[in-house]
Amino acid sequence: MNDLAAKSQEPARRRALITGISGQDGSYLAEFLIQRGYHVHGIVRRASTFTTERLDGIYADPHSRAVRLSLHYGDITDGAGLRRILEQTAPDEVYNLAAQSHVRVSFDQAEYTADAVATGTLRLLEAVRDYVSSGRQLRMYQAGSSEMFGAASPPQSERTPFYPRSPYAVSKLAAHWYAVNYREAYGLHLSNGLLFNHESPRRGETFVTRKITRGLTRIKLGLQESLYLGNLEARRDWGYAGDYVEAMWLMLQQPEPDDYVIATGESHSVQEFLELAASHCSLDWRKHVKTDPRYFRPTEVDALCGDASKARQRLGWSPKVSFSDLVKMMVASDLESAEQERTLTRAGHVVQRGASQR
Ligand code: NDP
Ligand code: GDR
Repeated sequence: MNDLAAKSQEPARRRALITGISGQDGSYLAEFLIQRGYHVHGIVRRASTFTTERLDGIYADPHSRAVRLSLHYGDITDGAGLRRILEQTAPDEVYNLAAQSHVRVSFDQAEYTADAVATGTLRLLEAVRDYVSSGRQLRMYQAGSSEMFGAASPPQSERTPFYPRSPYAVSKLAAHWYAVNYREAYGLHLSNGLLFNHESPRRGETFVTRKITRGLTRIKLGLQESLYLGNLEARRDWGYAGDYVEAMWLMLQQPEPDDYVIATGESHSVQEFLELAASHCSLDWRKHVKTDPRYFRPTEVDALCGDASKARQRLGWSPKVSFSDLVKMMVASDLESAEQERTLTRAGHVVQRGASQR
């Protein structure tokens, strides 16, 4: 039997479309959905270099019968392209994860952040609105953020008033309200996740957790002398990204759409993360960490700690990986990368590194 004939005999798979599939969450979510039998479609931006490294583990040759992942060029700032992809892929579920997601960068690129995060969501909602108006159905997840709570005192729950403190947070808040409005106006099955910080070995290297684990492991192996950081006092509720993508999916399996806080309910300072990571590397962090004012924000979010009781009760969701296991996992992964880098360096190879350490 050839591939096409075999395909035609398979039961129809559920289809998911993920914007931001090349990011940390997109890669975990794609793996999670493929394991559950979905065919996953993902939108990737055209770039001069490969950006799909995080998908290497699940990428298969598009000509193969076993393919469960299809990638499409698109951009959240290009509404016509989004519409075309929606028509081509006819998804049962859409997960909107695409964003300029760096809070500090959003102060430097405020207009672009608003275009991608706020107006980008609106573009996708408009496409979805037209798509379902012809009788077709889909469910949508919108990636909201604990940054929307900003200056509101912890613990933050679905009932906490929002007080955003950055162009990123204001844009996420606009996206959140667009989603609420489209849900009410057009009866869309659309859920907002209010996700607190979640990390992993795949976390972008300029977010503070990964910057710390990567920096300390390289210092440990003699590849770097110092680590430059900003505010060590800020407190965050850090969970594991692999646990959080399950919550996104659970939201779309409910009969009614709703908004949910997803968090561990435990808060730690940046310094506590640093101390624990340094102890795994047997390093005294005070000897290596330096302050650089570039990494402070014009307005900071001091303390986040989520109350996820609604998600626990209604979705049956709870985090599985603890804070200490998360730090251990990230240090172990970066230690392995640093060892590979040292081996190559000792063999006389020049190892390329990103220019920015923001
Ligand atoms: P990442 O920064 O790792 O990934 C962002 C993704 O969005 C990447 O795939 C990126 O593509 C893509 N993207 C950026 N700009 C555009 C654009 N103009 N058009 C299309 N795609 C674009 O973020 P995370 O995976 O950590 O987060 C996923 C989502 O969840 C984001 O919306 C983030 O704001 C939100 N969020 C994240 C939290 C966290 O702690 N991780 C907590 C709460 C919310 P490329 O690879 O090309 O850059
Ligand atoms: P955050 O994550 O802003 O919470 O947004 P980030 O890791 O960037 O910062 C956390 C805290 O660490 C402090 N900090 C530093 N941050 C960075 N990036 N670099 C540094 O050198 C540094 N030194 C101290 C920050 O001031 C801050 O207080 C993340 C993103 O994933 C968002 O997209 C998401 O919405 C929120 O989490 C929830």
